[in-house]
Amino acid sequence: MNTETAAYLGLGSNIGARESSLAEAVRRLNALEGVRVTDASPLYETDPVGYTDQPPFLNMVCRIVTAYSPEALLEATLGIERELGRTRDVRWGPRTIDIDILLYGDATIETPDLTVPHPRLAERSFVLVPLMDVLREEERDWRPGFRERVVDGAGVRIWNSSSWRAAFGHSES
Ligand code: X6L
Ligand code: MG
Ligand code: MG
Repeated sequence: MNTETAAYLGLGSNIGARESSLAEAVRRLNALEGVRVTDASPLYETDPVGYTDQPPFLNMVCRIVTAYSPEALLEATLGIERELGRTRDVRWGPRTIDIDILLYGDATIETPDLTVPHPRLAERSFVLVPLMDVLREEERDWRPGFRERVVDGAGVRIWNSSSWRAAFGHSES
């Protein structure tokens, strides 16, 4: 019986040491006994959306394989956000780290605490562009049409980081 589910997480940071916060979040996700990080996208620097008077973000997406239920995964991601100093002052405001569950297998979830697929996923280039870097061919049919929805990628720029490539990138060849 398959008790593990592939899921995609969107991560963002726009205060403090953004790249370190993202790297530490990925490290802590992978350190959870119920989570294995299988792929991490490159980093993108992105213009803030929603509340625009804040610094630019670094955004990325990772693919995980997890034994956790969606609810347990949400608890785990909120715990890592708290450990990395996430506070919730201004709605849509600046944060050291944000971890969103974008996709959890082919599941559709609507509870008071959790909506999957993520409600803003399909409209946000800062999520779609890195998602397209890691979304597996065989998992595309979970939610058809994502690739077509990347219209322009405006406000999303690759963030060239040799340390990120060294830690999470594919080897050059
Ligand atoms: C109208 C109303 C238009 C609301 C947009 C968009 C609200 C996005 C919230 C919106 C609206 C959000 C990030 C961000 C945020 C991020 C970048 C959100 C939550 N998170 N901008 N803005 N990256 N670039 O991770 O996504 S706040
Ligand atoms: Mg978010
Ligand atoms: Mg969030």
